[in-house]
Amino acid sequence: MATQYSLSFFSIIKFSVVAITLLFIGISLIIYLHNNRWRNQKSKLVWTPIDFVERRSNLSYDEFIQEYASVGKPVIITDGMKDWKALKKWNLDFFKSRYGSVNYVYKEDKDEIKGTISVADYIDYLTDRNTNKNGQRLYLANWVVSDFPELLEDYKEPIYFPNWLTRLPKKLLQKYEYDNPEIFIGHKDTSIGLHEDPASCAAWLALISGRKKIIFFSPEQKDFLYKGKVDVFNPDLEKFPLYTKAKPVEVILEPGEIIYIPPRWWHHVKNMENTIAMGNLVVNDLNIELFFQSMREKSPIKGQLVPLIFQFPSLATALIAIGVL
Ligand SMILES: O=C(O)CCC(=O)C(=O)O
Ligand SMILES: [Fe+2]
Repeated sequence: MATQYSLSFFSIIKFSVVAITLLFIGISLIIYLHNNRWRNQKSKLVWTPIDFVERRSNLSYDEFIQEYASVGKPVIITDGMKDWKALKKWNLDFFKSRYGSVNYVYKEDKDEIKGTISVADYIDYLTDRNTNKNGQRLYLANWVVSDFPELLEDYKEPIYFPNWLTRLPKKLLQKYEYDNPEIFIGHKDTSIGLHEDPASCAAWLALISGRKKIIFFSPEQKDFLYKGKVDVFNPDLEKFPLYTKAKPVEVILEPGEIIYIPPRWWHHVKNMENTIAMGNLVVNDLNIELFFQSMREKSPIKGQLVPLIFQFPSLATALIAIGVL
């Protein structure tokens, strides 16, 4: 009896080992084949050096792809917001009266969260000259639009930026801070500092009111920028001598305009006045492989899983639940 029991016990163990091995091989094969599919996508890093940022209107989708996105070149679209209700509706009174009691995180001149503030208090701070005696500059960046679904009615995603991030579950986007678009309400002179957008995402930034100054650097100038530590508005050349080799391109974004930021372009955006803006990160066939590559550099295991998640988004929920993601 005892022998029979131990035999079947060992058979179960053996069966489990075989099953787990087969499952492992199966999953690895799926991941391999799936990743191979993406490798055929056209998404090498390309960029075009520029002396200035062009402004275009009546731009067709094909023209945008040919002249800008596929050659990695920024552009300002001057009529990209013409059907947006937000352009007239989103002002400080609107945000204060509708969302005054909502608490949000604020940043102070860098991309570091410094605390939370209610929207009403922030707008009072923004509009009251006396609150800035001590030179403090608070930035209400990263207000996630889809947290308030009614706001989604006030703008139209521009035709130029099909976005595969929208396929992913909100929970995953939230966890990795890709939950976009975001609203930025900024005091004059605030900024989140020099950076490239995360994981080789492209981005667009739409300005509703105020003006922003943007300083751009193409991707190959990365080594002159000291991981974003150099203040490009007032560079310390003794501390950052390689910055002398950089070729910054400056542009001022006006209300009603949308700027396209290609993957891996470094940028420092400064609010020249109090501003209201909206920005979004973009992943699509032009940069998906760069996106996966950036993910793999951050975490080899997660980097292998991300392509699968784009194909089977509901997998993400299960993987978060078991702590793999
Ligand atoms: O408007 C801004 O402050 C900058 C937005 C930006 O570059 C970003 O969120 O990545
Ligand atoms: Fe950015």
